[in-house]
Amino acid sequence: MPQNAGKPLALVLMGSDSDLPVMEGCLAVLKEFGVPFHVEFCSAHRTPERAAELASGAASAGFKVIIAAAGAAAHLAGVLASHTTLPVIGVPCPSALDGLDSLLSTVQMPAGVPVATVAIGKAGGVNSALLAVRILALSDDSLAAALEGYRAKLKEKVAAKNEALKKKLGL
Ligand code: RP5
Repeated sequence: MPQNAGKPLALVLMGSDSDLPVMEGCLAVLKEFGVPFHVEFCSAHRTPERAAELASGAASAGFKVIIAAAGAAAHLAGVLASHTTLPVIGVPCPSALDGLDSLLSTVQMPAGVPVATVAIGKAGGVNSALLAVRILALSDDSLAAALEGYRAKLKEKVAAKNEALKKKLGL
């Protein structure tokens, strides 16, 4: 568990409830690592004032990292990054164009305003949380140890799949 007396460390924003299926994996990973978070639907286009308010107040509220998921003309992560110096992780969500528009809208930031962009869709949702945990683990030994445990489990899963494959093929 991170040592912060339960204060939210990660601010997780989604452009719409239609992004939730992608972000369920993100929220599950944050819970798994015991990272306290605040989550909210907030759109760069539909609620621009709230987006600016959340991002500009995030550092003073004690947040250490922001995760922003959006699809299509996915400007949320970039807009948030323009209002804060906290690290912002962008998750491109699937869209009518399979998320390629979301990916390009999120990743193609102008020099000076970075957004760490993960993969389109559910893998990106999970990785956004893992990247946030890696950032928090820089100053939290218990999270760093938990990440080592997570990595070990990934290896065990692959080993189990290899055993199952051998069994299936009778090798
Ligand atoms: C984006 O537009 C949202 O992030 C969502 O991915 C997409 C569509 O939103 P809805 O019309 O489903 O609310 O701003």
